[in-house]
Amino acid sequence: MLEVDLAGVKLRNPVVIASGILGVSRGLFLRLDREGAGAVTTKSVTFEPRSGNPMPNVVELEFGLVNSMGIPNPGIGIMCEEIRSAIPHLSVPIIGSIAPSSAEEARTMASLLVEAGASAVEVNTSCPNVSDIGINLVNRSVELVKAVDREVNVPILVKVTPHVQDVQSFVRALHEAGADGFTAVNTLKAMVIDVDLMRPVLGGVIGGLSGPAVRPVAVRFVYEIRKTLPDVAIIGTGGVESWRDAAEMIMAGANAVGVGTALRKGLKVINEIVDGLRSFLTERGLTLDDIRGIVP
Ligand code: RRO
Repeated sequence: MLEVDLAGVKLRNPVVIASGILGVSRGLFLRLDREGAGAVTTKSVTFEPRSGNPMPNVVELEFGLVNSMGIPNPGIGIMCEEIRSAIPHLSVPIIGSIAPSSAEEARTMASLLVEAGASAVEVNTSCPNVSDIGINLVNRSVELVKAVDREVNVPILVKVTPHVQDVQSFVRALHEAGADGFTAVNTLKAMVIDVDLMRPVLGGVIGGLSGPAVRPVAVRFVYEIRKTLPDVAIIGTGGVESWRDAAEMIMAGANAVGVGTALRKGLKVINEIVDGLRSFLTERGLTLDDIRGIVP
């Protein structure tokens, strides 16, 4: 009863592991499969390996996390090796997330990920922590999506920044460029200051806020996308920590929900959300289709 069709990719349930919070390894993909995730998104990968920003790169606040990671990752080659070696043992689909610095890189990385076994590609045009490949608004995002669309025939999702004024025009332009769906949203640009030291807490100075504080922003963004594009795929991501949060995203219009920051408390949250959603729907005699986008 919880199966989801995400732009043609079949998920056993709507709980998608969001990009970035966990590491990058074959073992981790296998673990998340065993824990019952509906899909697993990789850490956003760059063409070359990156070590990321100076430490500290994460700070925990009472309402979420602020990170200034700076896309630390092993590069496309190792990412593809990890995916390729995991795929024969996995029943969960992998969404390969890319943070390209050019259309050429986007094309190459998307094609390598699909060849390695990824079921969909997420184009991350919204990392707040790197100036060169960070938040790309409409023109640049359109260029990257077009490049990927010419190269692969799996669904293309775009991870969008909440720092968009006109959501309607933004998502329409990306959809026309070839995006089959959206991961909404990435982190909100943020900053934390140590008052005793009179210095920024994070090594990268400015970072991205995730967790419960951003949930209403993400819910609003999902709602705006759904009202604009009734049939597009949406992974509602931002502060989902319980089945009620997941239900809220789905009622705003999401097909699936991303879980990231909540994983800091352990992987059991995956099952809690899945079980909670199932009970809620069973008790009311409803399906996911019945509640998706139900709010007027
Ligand atoms: O690695 C990061 O700094 C990072 C990425 Br790629 C992203 O998409 N969002 C974020 O908050 N941090």
